[in-house]
Amino acid sequence: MKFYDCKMAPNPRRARILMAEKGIKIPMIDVNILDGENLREPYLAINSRGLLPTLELDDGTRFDEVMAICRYFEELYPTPNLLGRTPVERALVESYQRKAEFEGMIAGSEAFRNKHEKFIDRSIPGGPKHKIPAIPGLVARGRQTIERFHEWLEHTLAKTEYLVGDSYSMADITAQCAVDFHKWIEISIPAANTHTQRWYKAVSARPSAAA
Ligand SMILES: N[C@@H](CCC(=O)N[C@@H](CS)C(=O)NCC(=O)O)C(=O)O
Repeated sequence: MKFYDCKMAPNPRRARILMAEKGIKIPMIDVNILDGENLREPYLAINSRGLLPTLELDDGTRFDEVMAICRYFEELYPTPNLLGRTPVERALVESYQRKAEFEGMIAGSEAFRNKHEKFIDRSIPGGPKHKIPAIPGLVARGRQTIERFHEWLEHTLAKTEYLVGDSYSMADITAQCAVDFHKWIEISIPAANTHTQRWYKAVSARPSAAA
């Protein structure tokens, strides 16, 4: 297997953390998004949308999307469980993971890409043929959505140690990657959000956080 990665980007990191938690070691090929290496050959022959990450299996099958890659690894390497052990846990991980993805990761991307000079005609990730110009108004919308994300994190973490009960899961991974990504746009956990601060300290102390 091979993992097409971009060390600096937040979405590939979600999969790298899950791999680190499970002790999965496979070759990693770094593709530089900032320089647009993902929007040219030879990477377009690997992923025609120019997106990262992509997983390539030994038989040549390839797929992208972090959650597809993580589900595949969870089935191959079920321990430690990161996607939920019971029907209820699986539903909660899915629900919370999606909130962290939409209101944390995607809102961060909206606030970052619509402002950064390198993404002036790349406001949506990938898409080599369709240049989508930045819309400056989306920066404020992204930042407002992140405020909502923090309200939800604090509310949830006031009741449980991790997002889903007492065990670390994919929901935490996506949320922690979003919080770290927000540093790029100078947004941090509000000082009053003590439950989120406690959680962030714990997830960041895990060896997988270095992935
Ligand atoms: N929904 C995709 C999102 C992937 C994505 O947006 N990846 C970013 C890196 S964080 C990317 O490929 N960016 C390419 C670009 O900016 O051109 C997933 O979950 O894998």
